[in-house]
Amino acid sequence: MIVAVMGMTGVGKSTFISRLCEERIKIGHDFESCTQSVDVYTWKSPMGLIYLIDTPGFDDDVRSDGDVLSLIAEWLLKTYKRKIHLSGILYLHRISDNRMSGNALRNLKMFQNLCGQTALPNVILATTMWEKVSEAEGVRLETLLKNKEQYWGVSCPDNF
Ligand SMILES: Nc1nc2c(ncn2[C@@H]2O[C@H](COP(=O)(O)OP(=O)(O)OP(=O)(O)O)[C@@H](O)[C@H]2O)c(=O)[nH]1
Ligand SMILES: [Mg+2]
Repeated sequence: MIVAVMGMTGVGKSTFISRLCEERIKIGHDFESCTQSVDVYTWKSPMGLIYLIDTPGFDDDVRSDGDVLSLIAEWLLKTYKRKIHLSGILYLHRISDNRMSGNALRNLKMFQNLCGQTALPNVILATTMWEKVSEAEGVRLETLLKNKEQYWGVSCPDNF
């Protein structure tokens, strides 16, 4: 099973993967975007081996979203030709973000278009950085995300 982890730069994609796979992965603690290439890690999950794909984040400080997308698309095409297919995508978002910036919104829209409606059931939207907000605030922001159509709301299937 292969799952790609995607999202804006700094949301914690590499951190999430490093917690699951007992591998040292470069995490970005400074202002600069960190992950530069598409890398594969193995998680020995209770359900069996799962390959997690770490991807460079969107809204990178140097590269355009188009460049980042090309990198990911190239990798996907290469693996597709080897008959290796993605099982799903995990799209991470910081629950502590108290604004949905224009870039974040454009990125979400691009991501929706990239997946297409038929692939949406294989997409999981998840949030990171819960310890940065109180539980009540986290739940409030999560509800806003889920309910607003432009965000993760009604135009999308339940898990999106
Ligand atoms: N408090 C908190 N910090 C986190 C969490 N996840 C990641 N971080 C921190 O956020 C910063 C960025 O994490 P990364 O895992 O490098 O983020 P990324 O999404 O891989 O970023 P790019 O590689 O630039 O796309 C690091 O300082 C992490 O320690 C979380 O759930 N809670
Ligand atoms: Mg990273």
